[in-house]
Amino acid sequence: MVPDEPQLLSQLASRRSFIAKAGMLSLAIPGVGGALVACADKPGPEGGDDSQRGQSRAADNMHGQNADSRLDTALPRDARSSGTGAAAAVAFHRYSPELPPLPAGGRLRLNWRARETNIRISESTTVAAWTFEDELPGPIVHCRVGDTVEFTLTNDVDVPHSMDFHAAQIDPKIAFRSVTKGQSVTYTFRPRFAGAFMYHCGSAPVLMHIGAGMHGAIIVQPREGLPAAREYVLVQQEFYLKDEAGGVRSFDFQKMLVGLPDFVTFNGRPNQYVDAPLRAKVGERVRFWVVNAGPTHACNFHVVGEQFDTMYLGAPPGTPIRGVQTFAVAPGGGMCFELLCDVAGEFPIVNHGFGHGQKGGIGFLVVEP
Ligand SMILES: [Cu+2]
Repeated sequence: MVPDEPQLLSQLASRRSFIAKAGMLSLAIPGVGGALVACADKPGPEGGDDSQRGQSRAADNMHGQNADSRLDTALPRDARSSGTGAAAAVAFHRYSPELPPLPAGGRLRLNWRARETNIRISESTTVAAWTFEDELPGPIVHCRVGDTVEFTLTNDVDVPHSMDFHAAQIDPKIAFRSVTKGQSVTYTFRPRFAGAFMYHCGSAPVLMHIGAGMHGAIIVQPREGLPAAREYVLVQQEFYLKDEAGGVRSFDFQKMLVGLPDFVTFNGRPNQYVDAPLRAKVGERVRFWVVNAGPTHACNFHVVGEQFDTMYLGAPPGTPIRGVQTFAVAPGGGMCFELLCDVAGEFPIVNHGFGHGQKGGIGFLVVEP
Protein backbone atom coordinates (compact mmCIF):
# COMPACT_ATOMS: atom_id res chain seq x y z
CA MET A 1 0.00 0.00 0.00
CA VAL A 2 1.20 3.47 -0.84
CA PRO A 3 0.74 5.81 2.13
CA ASP A 4 -1.43 8.87 1.52
CA GLU A 5 0.27 12.21 1.36
CA PRO A 6 -0.33 13.47 4.94
CA GLN A 7 0.89 10.11 6.22
CA LEU A 8 3.90 10.36 3.99
CA LEU A 9 4.79 13.83 5.25
CA SER A 10 4.38 12.90 8.89
CA GLN A 11 6.37 9.73 8.43
CA LEU A 12 9.11 11.32 6.40
CA ALA A 13 11.61 11.93 9.20
CA SER A 14 11.22 8.48 10.70
CA ARG A 15 11.18 6.93 7.26
CA ARG A 16 14.45 8.58 6.33
CA SER A 17 16.12 7.41 9.51
CA PHE A 18 14.69 3.90 8.97
CA ILE A 19 16.04 3.80 5.46
CA ALA A 20 19.44 4.97 6.65
CA LYS A 21 19.43 2.26 9.32
CA ALA A 22 18.36 -0.41 6.85
CA GLY A 23 21.28 0.62 4.68
CA MET A 24 23.65 0.22 7.61
CA LEU A 25 22.23 -3.21 8.44
CA SER A 26 23.04 -4.57 5.02
CA LEU A 27 26.69 -3.82 5.76
CA ALA A 28 26.60 -6.54 8.39
CA ILE A 29 26.06 -9.23 5.75
CA PRO A 30 29.41 -10.95 5.39
CA GLY A 31 30.90 -11.07 1.90
CA VAL A 32 31.87 -14.31 0.23
CA GLY A 33 35.40 -14.67 -1.11
CA GLY A 34 35.73 -14.07 -4.84
CA ALA A 35 37.93 -15.45 -7.56
CA LEU A 36 38.97 -12.08 -8.94
CA VAL A 37 41.03 -9.60 -7.00
CA ALA A 38 39.80 -6.10 -7.77
CA CYS A 39 42.65 -3.78 -6.90
CA ALA A 40 42.59 -4.62 -3.20
CA ASP A 41 46.07 -3.20 -2.91
CA LYS A 42 44.88 0.36 -2.52
CA PRO A 43 44.08 1.01 1.12
CA GLY A 44 42.16 4.24 1.64
CA PRO A 45 41.98 5.63 5.17
CA GLU A 46 38.56 6.82 6.15
CA GLY A 47 37.95 10.54 6.44
CA GLY A 48 36.56 13.61 4.77
CA ASP A 49 33.98 16.21 5.53
CA ASP A 50 30.84 14.64 4.17
CA SER A 51 28.38 17.29 5.20
CA GLN A 52 30.33 20.22 3.81
CA ARG A 53 30.88 18.55 0.47
CA GLY A 54 27.24 17.50 0.31
CA GLN A 55 26.10 21.03 0.99
CA SER A 56 28.23 22.61 -1.67
CA ARG A 57 27.01 20.03 -4.19
CA ALA A 58 23.46 20.65 -3.07
CA ALA A 59 24.03 24.37 -3.62
CA ASP A 60 25.28 23.65 -7.14
CA ASN A 61 22.20 21.60 -7.77
CA MET A 62 19.89 24.39 -6.70
CA HIS A 63 21.22 26.33 -9.67
CA GLY A 64 20.67 23.48 -12.07
CA GLN A 65 24.38 22.98 -12.70
CA ASN A 66 26.20 19.72 -12.83
CA ALA A 67 29.86 20.39 -12.28
CA ASP A 68 30.61 16.68 -12.25
CA SER A 69 29.71 15.97 -15.82
CA ARG A 70 32.20 16.89 -18.43
CA LEU A 71 30.88 17.89 -21.79
CA ASP A 72 34.34 18.46 -23.06
CA THR A 73 37.25 17.02 -21.13
CA ALA A 74 39.65 19.47 -22.69
CA LEU A 75 38.39 21.51 -19.73
CA PRO A 76 40.56 21.28 -16.60
CA ARG A 77 40.05 18.08 -14.64
CA ASP A 78 39.20 18.31 -10.99
CA ALA A 79 41.63 16.94 -8.49
CA ARG A 80 39.55 14.02 -7.27
CA SER A 81 41.38 11.14 -5.62
CA SER A 82 42.48 8.76 -8.33
CA GLY A 83 43.79 5.73 -6.51
CA THR A 84 47.36 5.83 -7.68
CA GLY A 85 48.50 4.18 -4.47
CA ALA A 86 48.62 7.37 -2.44
CA ALA A 87 47.01 6.90 0.93
CA ALA A 88 44.74 9.90 0.48
CA ALA A 89 41.50 10.22 2.42
CA VAL A 90 38.41 9.70 0.28
CA ALA A 91 35.60 12.15 0.97
CA PHE A 92 31.97 11.39 0.23
CA HIS A 93 30.44 13.45 -2.55
CA ARG A 94 26.90 13.36 -3.78
CA TYR A 95 26.67 12.43 -7.47
CA SER A 96 24.90 15.35 -9.16
CA PRO A 97 21.85 14.06 -11.02
CA GLU A 98 21.21 17.23 -13.07
CA LEU A 99 21.38 16.83 -16.83
CA PRO A 100 24.36 18.93 -17.99
CA PRO A 101 23.87 21.47 -20.82
CA LEU A 102 24.09 20.51 -24.49
CA PRO A 103 27.44 21.05 -26.23
CA ALA A 104 27.90 24.05 -28.49
CA GLY A 105 28.28 23.44 -32.19
CA GLY A 106 26.90 19.92 -32.18
CA ARG A 107 30.30 18.39 -31.45
CA LEU A 108 31.53 16.66 -28.35
CA ARG A 109 35.18 15.75 -27.73
CA LEU A 110 35.58 13.33 -24.86
CA ASN A 111 39.04 12.32 -23.75
CA TRP A 112 38.56 9.90 -20.90
CA ARG A 113 40.81 7.76 -18.70
CA ALA A 114 40.15 4.25 -17.38
CA ARG A 115 41.40 4.10 -13.80
CA GLU A 116 41.13 2.43 -10.42
CA THR A 117 39.59 4.80 -7.91
CA ASN A 118 38.56 4.48 -4.30
CA ILE A 119 35.07 5.94 -3.98
CA ARG A 120 33.18 6.52 -0.76
CA ILE A 121 29.60 5.45 -1.42
CA SER A 122 28.33 6.11 2.12
CA GLU A 123 29.55 7.26 5.49
CA SER A 124 30.77 3.77 6.27
CA THR A 125 31.71 2.26 2.90
CA THR A 126 34.51 3.00 0.45
CA VAL A 127 34.77 0.79 -2.63
CA ALA A 128 37.77 0.02 -4.82
CA ALA A 129 36.09 0.85 -8.11
CA TRP A 130 37.14 0.51 -11.72
CA THR A 131 36.15 3.83 -13.25
CA PHE A 132 35.85 6.15 -16.18
CA GLU A 133 37.14 9.59 -15.18
CA ASP A 134 37.47 8.55 -11.51
CA GLU A 135 33.70 8.52 -11.06
CA LEU A 136 31.00 5.86 -10.46
CA PRO A 137 28.88 6.00 -12.53
CA GLY A 138 31.03 7.78 -15.12
CA PRO A 139 30.22 11.36 -16.20
CA ILE A 140 26.83 12.06 -17.77
CA VAL A 141 27.18 12.70 -21.51
CA HIS A 142 24.52 14.88 -23.16
CA CYS A 143 24.08 15.49 -26.87
CA ARG A 144 21.50 15.57 -29.64
CA VAL A 145 20.60 13.16 -32.41
CA GLY A 146 23.10 13.68 -35.23
CA ASP A 147 25.73 15.43 -33.09
CA THR A 148 29.29 14.23 -33.55
CA VAL A 149 30.82 12.48 -30.57
CA GLU A 150 34.59 12.07 -30.79
CA PHE A 151 35.61 9.69 -28.07
CA THR A 152 39.04 8.62 -26.84
CA LEU A 153 39.69 6.20 -24.01
CA THR A 154 43.18 5.96 -22.54
CA ASN A 155 43.91 3.14 -20.13
CA ASP A 156 45.99 4.10 -17.09
CA VAL A 157 45.95 0.71 -15.38
CA ASP A 158 47.15 -2.87 -15.79
CA VAL A 159 43.76 -4.48 -16.48
CA PRO A 160 42.62 -4.07 -20.15
CA HIS A 161 39.57 -1.84 -20.60
CA SER A 162 37.32 -0.62 -23.40
CA MET A 163 34.23 1.50 -24.09
CA ASP A 164 30.88 0.45 -25.56
CA PHE A 165 28.40 3.28 -26.17
CA HIS A 166 24.87 1.94 -26.69
CA ALA A 167 24.11 5.21 -28.52
CA ALA A 168 26.60 4.31 -31.28
CA GLN A 169 26.17 2.23 -34.39
CA ILE A 170 29.69 1.15 -35.18
CA ASP A 171 31.79 -1.99 -35.72
CA PRO A 172 32.30 -3.13 -32.12
CA LYS A 173 35.30 -5.30 -32.93
CA ILE A 174 37.23 -2.16 -33.83
CA ALA A 175 35.69 0.65 -31.81
CA PHE A 176 34.91 -1.29 -28.64
CA ARG A 177 38.22 -3.17 -28.51
CA SER A 178 40.18 -3.43 -25.29
CA VAL A 179 43.29 -1.37 -24.76
CA THR A 180 46.15 -2.18 -22.40
CA LYS A 181 47.96 0.16 -20.04
CA GLY A 182 49.22 3.31 -21.77
CA GLN A 183 47.21 2.63 -24.94
CA SER A 184 44.28 4.59 -26.32
CA VAL A 185 41.34 3.84 -28.59
CA THR A 186 39.54 6.60 -30.51
CA TYR A 187 36.30 6.54 -32.45
CA THR A 188 33.59 8.87 -33.64
CA PHE A 189 29.85 8.31 -33.79
CA ARG A 190 26.66 10.23 -34.42
CA PRO A 191 23.69 9.08 -32.33
CA ARG A 192 20.78 8.10 -34.53
CA PHE A 193 18.05 7.80 -31.90
CA ALA A 194 17.04 9.92 -28.94
CA GLY A 195 16.90 8.33 -25.52
CA ALA A 196 18.74 7.37 -22.35
CA PHE A 197 21.55 5.03 -23.33
CA MET A 198 24.04 3.08 -21.30
CA TYR A 199 27.76 3.11 -21.84
CA HIS A 200 30.11 0.60 -20.28
CA CYS A 201 33.41 -1.18 -20.47
CA GLY A 202 32.98 -4.33 -22.55
CA SER A 203 36.23 -6.10 -21.66
CA ALA A 204 36.01 -9.67 -20.43
CA PRO A 205 34.50 -10.61 -18.13
CA VAL A 206 31.95 -7.89 -18.89
CA LEU A 207 30.06 -8.69 -15.69
CA MET A 208 33.11 -7.76 -13.63
CA HIS A 209 33.89 -4.59 -15.55
CA ILE A 210 30.32 -3.25 -15.44
CA GLY A 211 29.83 -4.48 -11.88
CA ALA A 212 33.02 -2.84 -10.61
CA GLY A 213 31.89 0.58 -11.79
CA MET A 214 32.71 1.04 -15.48
CA HIS A 215 29.34 2.31 -16.70
CA GLY A 216 27.29 5.46 -17.14
CA ALA A 217 24.68 7.31 -19.18
CA ILE A 218 24.64 9.14 -22.50
CA ILE A 219 21.45 11.16 -22.92
CA VAL A 220 20.50 11.89 -26.53
CA GLN A 221 17.91 14.64 -27.12
CA PRO A 222 15.70 14.61 -30.18
CA ARG A 223 16.56 17.39 -32.63
CA GLU A 224 13.04 18.78 -32.37
CA GLY A 225 13.45 19.09 -28.58
CA LEU A 226 11.11 18.08 -25.78
CA PRO A 227 8.74 20.12 -23.57
CA ALA A 228 10.54 22.36 -21.06
CA ALA A 229 11.33 20.38 -17.91
CA ARG A 230 13.65 20.00 -15.00
CA GLU A 231 15.78 17.07 -16.11
CA TYR A 232 17.44 14.48 -13.91
CA VAL A 233 19.59 11.49 -14.79
CA LEU A 234 19.45 8.37 -12.63
CA VAL A 235 21.72 5.42 -13.30
CA GLN A 236 20.87 2.33 -11.28
CA GLN A 237 23.60 -0.13 -10.38
CA GLU A 238 24.13 -3.11 -8.08
CA PHE A 239 27.11 -3.46 -5.73
CA TYR A 240 28.57 -6.87 -4.92
CA LEU A 241 31.33 -6.35 -2.38
CA LYS A 242 33.93 -8.27 -0.44
CA ASP A 243 34.53 -7.67 3.24
CA GLU A 244 36.42 -4.55 4.11
CA ALA A 245 40.21 -4.77 4.00
CA GLY A 246 42.37 -1.76 4.78
CA GLY A 247 39.31 0.49 4.90
CA VAL A 248 38.16 -0.46 1.39
CA ARG A 249 35.75 -3.05 -0.03
CA SER A 250 36.70 -4.49 -3.41
CA PHE A 251 34.20 -6.03 -5.82
CA ASP A 252 33.32 -9.72 -5.64
CA PHE A 253 32.93 -11.54 -8.94
CA GLN A 254 31.47 -14.69 -7.36
CA LYS A 255 28.76 -12.62 -5.67
CA MET A 256 28.04 -10.95 -9.02
CA LEU A 257 27.46 -14.40 -10.51
CA VAL A 258 25.09 -15.32 -7.66
CA GLY A 259 23.22 -12.01 -7.99
CA LEU A 260 22.43 -11.02 -4.41
CA PRO A 261 23.71 -7.44 -4.19
CA ASP A 262 24.89 -5.66 -1.02
CA PHE A 263 23.51 -2.39 -2.37
CA VAL A 264 21.31 -1.25 -5.22
CA THR A 265 21.72 2.45 -5.87
CA PHE A 266 20.79 5.44 -7.98
CA ASN A 267 24.00 7.10 -9.20
CA GLY A 268 26.29 4.95 -7.13
CA ARG A 269 25.47 5.83 -3.51
CA PRO A 270 22.80 4.07 -1.45
CA ASN A 271 20.04 6.48 -0.35
CA GLN A 272 21.99 9.59 -1.38
CA TYR A 273 18.86 11.40 -2.56
CA VAL A 274 17.07 10.61 0.69
CA ASP A 275 19.56 12.84 2.48
CA ALA A 276 19.84 15.39 -0.35
CA PRO A 277 16.67 15.08 -2.46
CA LEU A 278 15.97 16.12 -6.04
CA ARG A 279 13.92 19.30 -6.19
CA ALA A 280 11.18 20.86 -8.30
CA LYS A 281 8.40 23.41 -8.00
CA VAL A 282 4.67 23.03 -8.42
CA GLY A 283 3.80 23.58 -12.07
CA GLU A 284 7.09 22.21 -13.36
CA ARG A 285 7.52 19.14 -15.49
CA VAL A 286 10.20 16.75 -14.27
CA ARG A 287 11.93 14.44 -16.72
CA PHE A 288 13.84 11.43 -15.44
CA TRP A 289 16.32 9.85 -17.81
CA VAL A 290 16.75 6.43 -16.23
CA VAL A 291 19.55 4.09 -17.26
CA ASN A 292 19.87 0.67 -15.71
CA ALA A 293 23.52 -0.36 -15.68
CA GLY A 294 22.66 -3.58 -13.87
CA PRO A 295 24.68 -5.65 -14.26
CA THR A 296 21.85 -8.15 -13.66
CA HIS A 297 18.56 -6.87 -12.21
CA ALA A 298 15.70 -4.68 -13.48
CA CYS A 299 15.01 -1.16 -12.27
CA ASN A 300 11.27 -1.02 -11.52
CA PHE A 301 11.00 2.74 -11.61
CA HIS A 302 8.23 4.37 -9.58
CA VAL A 303 7.53 7.67 -7.83
CA VAL A 304 5.30 7.27 -4.76
CA GLY A 305 2.33 9.67 -4.81
CA GLU A 306 2.81 10.58 -8.45
CA GLN A 307 2.07 9.12 -11.86
CA PHE A 308 4.12 9.51 -15.00
CA ASP A 309 1.89 11.49 -17.32
CA THR A 310 4.21 10.53 -20.18
CA MET A 311 6.70 7.75 -20.66
CA TYR A 312 8.40 6.99 -23.93
CA LEU A 313 8.64 3.35 -24.95
CA GLY A 314 11.15 4.15 -27.67
CA ALA A 315 12.96 7.28 -28.83
CA PRO A 316 11.29 10.46 -27.46
CA PRO A 317 9.10 12.21 -28.53
CA GLY A 318 7.71 9.17 -30.39
CA THR A 319 5.86 6.28 -28.75
CA PRO A 320 4.57 8.13 -25.67
CA ILE A 321 2.36 6.24 -23.29
CA ARG A 322 0.26 7.94 -20.61
CA GLY A 323 -0.58 7.41 -16.96
CA VAL A 324 2.17 4.98 -16.04
CA GLN A 325 2.75 3.96 -12.42
CA THR A 326 5.81 1.69 -12.67
CA PHE A 327 7.92 0.54 -15.56
CA ALA A 328 10.83 -1.89 -15.60
CA VAL A 329 14.01 -0.58 -17.19
CA ALA A 330 16.02 -3.60 -18.33
CA PRO A 331 19.68 -4.03 -17.45
CA GLY A 332 21.54 -2.45 -20.34
CA GLY A 333 18.52 -0.28 -21.12
CA GLY A 334 17.34 3.26 -20.54
CA MET A 335 13.99 5.06 -20.59
CA CYS A 336 12.53 8.53 -20.28
CA PHE A 337 9.83 9.24 -17.68
CA GLU A 338 7.97 12.53 -17.17
CA LEU A 339 5.66 13.77 -14.48
CA LEU A 340 3.89 17.05 -13.93
CA CYS A 341 4.32 18.50 -10.43
CA ASP A 342 0.80 19.65 -9.63
CA VAL A 343 0.96 18.68 -5.96
CA ALA A 344 3.52 19.91 -3.42
CA GLY A 345 5.14 17.31 -1.21
CA GLU A 346 7.98 14.88 -0.73
CA PHE A 347 7.70 12.00 -3.16
CA PRO A 348 9.83 8.87 -2.75
CA ILE A 349 11.60 7.80 -5.94
CA VAL A 350 11.97 4.04 -5.68
CA ASN A 351 12.90 0.83 -7.32
CA HIS A 352 9.53 -0.78 -6.57
CA GLY A 353 11.21 -4.18 -6.59
CA PHE A 354 11.43 -3.48 -2.90
CA GLY A 355 14.11 -6.00 -2.08
CA HIS A 356 16.27 -3.60 -4.04
CA GLY A 357 14.59 -0.36 -2.92
CA GLN A 358 15.48 -1.50 0.59
CA LYS A 359 19.13 -1.90 -0.38
CA GLY A 360 19.54 1.74 -1.37
CA GLY A 361 17.48 2.19 -4.56
CA ILE A 362 15.43 5.01 -3.11
CA GLY A 363 15.47 8.82 -2.96
CA PHE A 364 13.11 11.79 -2.73
CA LEU A 365 11.71 14.35 -5.11
CA VAL A 366 10.75 17.41 -3.08
CA VAL A 367 8.12 19.53 -4.84
CA GLU A 368 7.89 23.02 -3.36
CA PRO A 369 4.84 25.27 -3.69
CU1 LIG B 1 36.98 -2.40 -18.00
